[in-house]
Amino acid sequence: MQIEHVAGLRQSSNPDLILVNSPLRDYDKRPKDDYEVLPPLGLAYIASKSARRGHNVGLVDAEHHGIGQSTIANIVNALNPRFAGINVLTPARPQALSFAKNLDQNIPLIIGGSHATSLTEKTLREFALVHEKVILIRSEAELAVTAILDGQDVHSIPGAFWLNKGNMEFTPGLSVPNNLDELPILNRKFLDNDPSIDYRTGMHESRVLTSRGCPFDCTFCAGARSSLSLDVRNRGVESVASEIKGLLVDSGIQSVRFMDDLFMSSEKRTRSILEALRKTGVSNLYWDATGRASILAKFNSSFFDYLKENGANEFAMGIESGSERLRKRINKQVSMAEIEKSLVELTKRGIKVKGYFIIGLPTETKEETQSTIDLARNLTQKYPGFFNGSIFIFRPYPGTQEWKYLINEGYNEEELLSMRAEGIGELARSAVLTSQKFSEYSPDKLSSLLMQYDEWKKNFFI
Ligand code: B12
Repeated sequence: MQIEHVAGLRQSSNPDLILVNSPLRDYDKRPKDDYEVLPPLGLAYIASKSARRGHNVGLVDAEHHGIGQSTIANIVNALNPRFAGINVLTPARPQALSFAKNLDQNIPLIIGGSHATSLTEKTLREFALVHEKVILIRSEAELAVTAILDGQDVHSIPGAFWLNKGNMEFTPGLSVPNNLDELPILNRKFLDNDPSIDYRTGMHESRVLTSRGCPFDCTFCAGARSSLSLDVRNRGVESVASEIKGLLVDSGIQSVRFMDDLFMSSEKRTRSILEALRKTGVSNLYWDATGRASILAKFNSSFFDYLKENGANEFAMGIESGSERLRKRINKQVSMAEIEKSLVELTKRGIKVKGYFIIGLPTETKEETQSTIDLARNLTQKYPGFFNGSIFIFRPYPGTQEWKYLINEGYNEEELLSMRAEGIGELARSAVLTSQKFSEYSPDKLSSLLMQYDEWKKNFFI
C-alpha cells in the first residue's frame, strides 16, 4: 500500500478523514506524463482546519503522484477512515466518480469543489448512484467539514446536501469563512509538493493565498463574481507576512507564488503586503503573482520601480483574446492599450509576464482564432524571454455565463460535460480537450493550431 502518499496522517491513531485531490486523468490506464502540478491549497486548508481541532487527517494528492482512481480507493479502504473526501472539478469528474464506486461503501464520502458547487443536484445524484453515503458541501468547506468530523448533525450545517429516500435535502446557506484570519495558517505537512523547486526558475518556492474571490465577472470563469456569489475577502497582512516568514525560517524558501484569483487588486493592498513583509524582516524574496492589465496599466512608474525593488519576478495575467469583440463578449474589460502599457512597464524592469489566452470561444470566427494566436506570437517576439503566452482551448464550466449561453443555444449538458482531459507530452500539462464545436474552427483544428504554437514557442522557452 502506498501509505507514503498520504500526507500529514498521524500513525498513532485511527484516521478521521482522508482527502483526495482527484486525478485529472485515468492513471490506472496510462502513467502520468512528466509534468508538475501546483498543490491543492483548498484541500490543504480543509485538512489544516480539521487537524487544528484535533482530527487525524491525511491528504492524497493523486494528481501530483499520478495515482489511478482504483489505487487511491484501495489506499483509502485499507486506512478505513471515519470519512473520505474528494474534490470534484469538471475534468476530473469521471475519475472522482470511479473513486467513489471503488470506495468501501461503509465509509461516508464527502464531496465538494467547483463542479459540485455549480451542478449540485446532478453531482449529488450521480455520486449517490455509485456510493451509499454521500454528503455534498457547496463552496468553501473548512468549517462544514470540521463540523462533520466534530460529530455535528449534517442537518444543522449550512451548505450541506444529501439524499433522503431519493429526494435531495439540504441545509440553507453556506458555511463560508467570512474572516479568513479565523482559519489556521496553511499546514504544509498536508502538501507533498509545497515547498518545492519551481521548474521554471529552479528556486525553492511556496504558494500562498492572501485573498479569496474575484471582483470581476468573466463569462468563462467559474470563479467569477456572478458564478460564486461570494465577496472578495482579504487576509490580514500581518498573517500573510508571518506565514511567509515561517516558510523562510523553517523551509528556506527563496520565492513565493501568490495564487489568489487576483493578487494585484490595488496599489494599496500590494504595498501593505510588501510593507508587512519588510517589517517582519523578510528580504531577498522573489515573488510571482496574478494581475490584471486594466489595473496594472493605471500604476505610476515609481510603483513599478517599487515592485521590482521588492522582488516582483513574474505576473500572470489573462489576455484571453486577440479580438476586441470577443474580449467584450467575455466581459474581460481589458483593452489592448492597457495590455501594451503594462507589458512595457513590467518587462523594461525585467519583470516577466505569463499571458493566458483562450481559443475556441463561442461565436469565435476563424479570423478571431488566428488573431489570438498572432497576438500571443507577436508579444512573445516583442518581449523576447519576458513574455510567455500560454494558449488554452475553451472549455465550458458549469455555473458560468458561457455555460448558460450554450445550454440556451441547445447544447446538451451531458455532451458539454464529456470533455476529455487528454493530451500527451507538453499538452498533458494543460490540455483539456473538447469534442464539441463552439467556434468556427473544429476541435481538431484548434488542437493542431495549439500544437503548432507550442512547437513554435520552443524557440523562446525550453
Ligand atoms: C489557483 C487555481 C488553480 C491552480 C491550483 C489548483 C489547485 N490544485 O488547487 C492551478 C493553476 C494548478 C489550477 C489548475 C487547474 N484548475 Co484551477 N483554479 C485556480 C483558482 C484561480 C483558485 C483556486 C483556489 O485556490 N481557490 C482558493 C481555495 C481556498 O479554494 P478551492 O480550491 O476552491 O477550495 C475550496 C472549495 O472549493 C472547497 N473544496 C475544494 N475541494 C473540496 C473537497 C471536498 C471534499 C469538499 C467538501 C470541499 C472542497 O473547499 C475548499 C476550501 O474552502 C480557481 C478559480 C476559483 N476562484 O475557484 C480555478 C479553478 C478552480 N480551476 C479550474 C480548473 C478547471 C483547473 C484545471 C482542471 C485546469 C486544467 N488544467 O484543465 C486544473 C486542475 C488541476 C488540479 N487538479 O489540481 C476551474 C474549475 C472549474 C470546474 N468546474 O472544474 C476554476 C474554477 C477556474 C475556471 N476555469 O473557471 N487551478
